[in-house]
Amino acid sequence: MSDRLMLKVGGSVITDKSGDCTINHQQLESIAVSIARAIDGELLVVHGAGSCGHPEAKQYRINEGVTRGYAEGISITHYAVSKLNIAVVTALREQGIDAIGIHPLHVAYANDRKLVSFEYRQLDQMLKLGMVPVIHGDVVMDHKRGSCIISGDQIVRYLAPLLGMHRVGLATDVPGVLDGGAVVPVITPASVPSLQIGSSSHTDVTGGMKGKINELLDLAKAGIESEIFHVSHISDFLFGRDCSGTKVSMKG
Ligand code: IP8
Repeated sequence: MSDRLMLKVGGSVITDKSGDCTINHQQLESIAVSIARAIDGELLVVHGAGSCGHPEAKQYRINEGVTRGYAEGISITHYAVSKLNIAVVTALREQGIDAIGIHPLHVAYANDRKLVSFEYRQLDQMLKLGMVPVIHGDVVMDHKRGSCIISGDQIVRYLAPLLGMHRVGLATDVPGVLDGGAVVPVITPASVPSLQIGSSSHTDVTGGMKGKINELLDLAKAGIESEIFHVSHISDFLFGRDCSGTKVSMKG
């Protein structure tokens, strides 16, 4: 691995989504070991919230907007996902990786649930220094709604072009995008309307697999192909090998 890579790890991979902020430390350790063995060039990690943030975001209806007097859900949700971020950073650092947590609430701004700014110059410098920034889906302040939830997938879509990522991979708890039980090898803007994509039974305020695909199609339109694969293929992604997953691309 010698390129500049972005790896998104789904919240359902590193937490038990049926529990209340139940962090899967064993999975985190195994991911950190895979990364430590493969790391060579520059790597930025993004992770989702799973059961550390989605239940809180739902309970306080953050995505419906926040008004004065009803803002406590912002800090409660941010605290929940920050706990998970600390666990991810700790697992990576225990394997000798110079990981550092970056919180979107501090550096990003949204309008009507869409990111309109994200300070990325410090991320660029960190990557050049061999550090591994670890960013997460978060609650951020929103011009129209007061506040909103920004998914890790939206962060991937926003930052990957700005940081000139060479490859983008998304590790999930499924082998790829499933249609009728089989992995769809490639998704393009033309093929997506004919797909039957299931939805998750767990609390997910940011749109699950459908939300992910929409962000990745936008990323493909911006010139960056991505791949969704099972978490067991993280090493393959980092080494540039086949991940047997779903590529999201402009062409099939
Ligand atoms: O798990 C959601 O991020 P995602 C972030 O990537 C929060 O959708 C705080 C619910």
